[in-house]
Amino acid sequence: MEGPLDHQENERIREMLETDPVAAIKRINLVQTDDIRLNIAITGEPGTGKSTFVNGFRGINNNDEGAAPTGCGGPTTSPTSYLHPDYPHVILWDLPGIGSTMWPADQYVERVELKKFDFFIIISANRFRENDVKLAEEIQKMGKKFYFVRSKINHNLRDEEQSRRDFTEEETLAAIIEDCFKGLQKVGTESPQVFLLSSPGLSQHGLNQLKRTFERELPELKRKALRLSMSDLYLQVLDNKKQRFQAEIKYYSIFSAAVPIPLLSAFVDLWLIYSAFQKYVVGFRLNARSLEEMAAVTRVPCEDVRITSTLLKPLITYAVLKVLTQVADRSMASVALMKGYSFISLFRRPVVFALSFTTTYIALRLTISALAEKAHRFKRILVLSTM
Ligand SMILES: Nc1nc2c(ncn2[C@@H]2O[C@H](COP(=O)(O)OP(=O)(O)OP(=O)(O)O)[C@@H](O)[C@H]2O)c(=O)[nH]1
Ligand SMILES: [Mg+2]
Repeated sequence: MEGPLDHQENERIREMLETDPVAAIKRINLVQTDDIRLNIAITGEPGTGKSTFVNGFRGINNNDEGAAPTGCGGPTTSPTSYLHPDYPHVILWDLPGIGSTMWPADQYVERVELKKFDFFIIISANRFRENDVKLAEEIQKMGKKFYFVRSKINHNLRDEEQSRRDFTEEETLAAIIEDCFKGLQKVGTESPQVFLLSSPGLSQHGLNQLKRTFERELPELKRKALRLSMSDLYLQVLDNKKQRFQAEIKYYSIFSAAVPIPLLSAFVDLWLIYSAFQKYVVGFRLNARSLEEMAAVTRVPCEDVRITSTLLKPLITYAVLKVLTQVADRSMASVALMKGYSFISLFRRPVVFALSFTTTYIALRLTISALAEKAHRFKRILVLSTM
């Protein structure tokens, strides 16, 4: 499944995020809403009318050519995509039902790759069910939005009419809406959007209402999809950078451990670790100049991304450990000289090398992790600045 941008544009922005995040933000802001792809998942329990909804939403009947298969003859067995004829780049994904034998509820989220979709329509029939709760929670966890559709309302109305003497349509519909709202509020949905639908042909009222809401919200839904996708892309870029920097640590560590002259070694170490630190700060775009540029373009303050003294902790610990290693080394050398223990000289060098290597390695690794975590906060800036 393709994301909100076509592959070429996505790669171009990925490169820019790597080399010049400010330029990347400017480019993201220039993307036209019509060019943003929106992948909508139609999900819910088996047989609730998901495929029927896909057809109705696309303005066709279940038995028209090109319609999604429905009913007993056509349970949906794998996610299937349909383009919407009226909205460019809107793709409806007819998903299999959650909790069927082929798609057990506990495996559903991973197997249908729910996280890949931008927006969701949960179709539920008859009652607000445990699987509806599960879906709503998963979608909210991802910071995404959904509409809740109660289908087969005509069945409920018919059943109620047959079983209650004081039946009124208004009261039954109000009770159904109430049930949906209660269920959604329990899972913490802010301003739930609920639509009541009957089989196409019987009542188009709910479907038309849903379409109007969707049309009004479509530009923002697309922008949101783009923002989330771009901030995920940025995290990938950061993680790649982090891995590249971490792969280089061993070379710094070997070099630092290999310089045997005491004073020179301390000097080389400090210079080495400082230049590595500077390289990572610039690499993660956390230097003062990059931050100022970013703040100027995005108009989002970058205060929480600034380098603070806590980031220097691993380096200070490093310096102390290095001094201790050298003191230990000198002491061993003196003991060996005074007592004539020549065997000490045999293992002194390898021990000092190993200690020195390990301290440099750990200090640089901790520093890279701390800087990468700081840089992760850019994700928030990226999201805010592309609103
Ligand atoms: N009365 C009534 N029947 C409906 C409604 N929506 C769907 N149906 C019928 O319910 C049956 C199942 O509909 P589908 O659209 O195939 O349901 P689905 O959720 O896609 O089913 P799976 O793919 O098996 O999970 C079909 O016979 C539809 O005609 C509705 O709102 N009212
Ligand atoms: Mg289906």
